[in-house]
Amino acid sequence: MYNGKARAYTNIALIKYWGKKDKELILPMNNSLSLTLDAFYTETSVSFSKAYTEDTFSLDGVLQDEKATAKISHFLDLARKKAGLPYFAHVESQNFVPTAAGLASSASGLAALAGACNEALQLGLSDKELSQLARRGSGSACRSIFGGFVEWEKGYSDTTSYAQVVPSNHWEDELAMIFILINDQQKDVSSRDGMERTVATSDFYDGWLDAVARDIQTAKQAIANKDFQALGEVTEANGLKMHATTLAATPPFTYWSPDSLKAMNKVRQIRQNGLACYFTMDAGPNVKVLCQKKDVASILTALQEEFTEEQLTCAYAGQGLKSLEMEVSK
Ligand code: 2P0
Repeated sequence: MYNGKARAYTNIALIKYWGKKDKELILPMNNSLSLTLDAFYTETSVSFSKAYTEDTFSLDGVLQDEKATAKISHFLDLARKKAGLPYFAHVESQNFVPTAAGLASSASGLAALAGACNEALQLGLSDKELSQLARRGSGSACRSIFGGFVEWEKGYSDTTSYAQVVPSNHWEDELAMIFILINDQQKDVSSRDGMERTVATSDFYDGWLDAVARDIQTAKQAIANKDFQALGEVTEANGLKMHATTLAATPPFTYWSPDSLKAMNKVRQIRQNGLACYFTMDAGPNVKVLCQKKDVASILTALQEEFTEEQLTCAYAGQGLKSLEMEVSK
């Protein structure tokens, strides 16, 4: 029996990953830049054993179906190949999220699995190699290997595409991100399908690629200067540009719901009233608000004029991948 366990925190992109140039290797079309957060994380344990006759995957105590298990199996194959070990595995993941509001993240999940495999199979991977491996499970997972501000260098091959820390002199410790949880009944377009459709069909995609290269530089300069307004402005603008590409896809789609718009308007209004805060959105209706720690209480009070307390969760900068002791061993 080969056992390993790890914890990884989720990350939210300030400059988004949107589009792949290689689906199998998960090489992205553009660099992205994120903030790792403390409020949402995944703990995953893995056991490889000669006695197992198939891979099994349990999430939050529930054994997963064939489709979800196949994605994990595909990832396990990469780890097995690295180790030269042919055994099947059992994977157990626990997502730690404050509410059941659809925030389960493939970023923290696959980063934790990469860490657990590294432990179990004693692969001895460096952080850079862990980032490359996590990327093969889910693109954004390569950023969750690290804490604080992280940039994913798009690279051009398996070994040149990985994330690394953006030097910040601990500035992230002064920042916060408030999640506005918005439930809607709309049918989802997964981020995987959404980005593929956008790359293939959106008339705005070339414009996105031009813009994102500039936005990355602006964001890194803002971090170097600890310039919150500059970082907030480029975060909000970049998110809007990503979402604009979906409207020009065929068939067109959007992740926005009426309440997402309500949240975005509220953030603008709070800002006009003198509190610095900026929104971003990912492949779903929830709105995330980048702000400074010192303003969190006032911004939460203002958001409560439109949203319930249960809909609001505050996160701060989180750490990178952590190995954990495994209790069970046979
Ligand atoms: C991001 N997203 O940068 C962007 C912004 C969603 C919108 O990374 O296909 O789950 O597994 O590589 O990493 C979500 O995409 O996609 C994502 P795959 P992933 O955070």
